[in-house]
Amino acid sequence: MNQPMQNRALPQVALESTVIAHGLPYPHNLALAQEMERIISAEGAEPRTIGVIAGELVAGLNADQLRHMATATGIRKVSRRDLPLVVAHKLDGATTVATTMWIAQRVGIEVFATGGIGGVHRGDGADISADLQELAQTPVIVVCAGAKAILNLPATLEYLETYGVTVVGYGVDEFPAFYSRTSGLPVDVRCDTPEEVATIWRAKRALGLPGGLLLAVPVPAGDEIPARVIEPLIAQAVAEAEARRIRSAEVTPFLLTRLSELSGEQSLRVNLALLKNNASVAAKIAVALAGERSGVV
Ligand code: PSU
Ligand code: MN
Repeated sequence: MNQPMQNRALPQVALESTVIAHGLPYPHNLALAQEMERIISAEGAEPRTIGVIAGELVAGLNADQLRHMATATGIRKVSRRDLPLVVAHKLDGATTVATTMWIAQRVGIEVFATGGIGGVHRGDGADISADLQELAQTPVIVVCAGAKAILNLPATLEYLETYGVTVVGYGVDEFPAFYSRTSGLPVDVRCDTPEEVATIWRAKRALGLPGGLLLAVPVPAGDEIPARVIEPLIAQAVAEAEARRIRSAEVTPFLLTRLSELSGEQSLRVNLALLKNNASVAAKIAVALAGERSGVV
């Protein structure tokens, strides 16, 4: 594995590359990727954006590789099943939540900031993101703004419960719905500080329980789109995806792009705002965990 020189003294935060290559349009994607790294550095942690370059797993894309992810066409979206293929064929690949978690734990990173995890889809209930299985297996704290509201949220939370994934609300009692702060669905526990999250993570480790933890952070209040505004647009985008027989890995990018068009880029602005906020929270969690290990906190 290609591991660039890192400052091992700093707490580490993983970032994914699918959101750069497939989740956001250029040039917003590149600016956002760079900004998330800056935010994490400013909190005293080290950003490690993860991806696959010419078949090499890279935990810490350099500036050129980040630009490549944001601009090149034909970068494959790599979920767990795709990893052997891109490595064997020496391809470039953008890692999803699932593969970013997997690579992060291989290099010892415990905290990962993203936008929204994949989940159980609304239209096709058999379309269940590999992100959920990864959360069940791989020991990483995933900081997100909930599951994307384009999904079936109750079914997604049921799935997480079945597979033993603890869902923590950061400063909230309800699971956030990505574009909106509320969903009407409860989280398992509320934490108001990074230290509280670190304490739960430490307990999980001490128990020897496998899998990750989902830290759900609502989009900042000033940035949210109320559910009543976004909901009809989501329903329309999902109906269009079904009518056009969009399938499998194409579904999420299609819905995100369509939603941005339908909302006059309002959904894009929310997406950018919550990603930056999640980077900040993730860095604080990483710092709290590192302090706890060295006995500072
Ligand atoms: N969140 C976003 N934009 C994205 C994604 C998440 O705001 O593009 C990506 C993540 O990489 C996530 C993936 O893992 O979508 C889920 O895809 P699927 O539903 O096909 O598993
Ligand atoms: Mn899917």
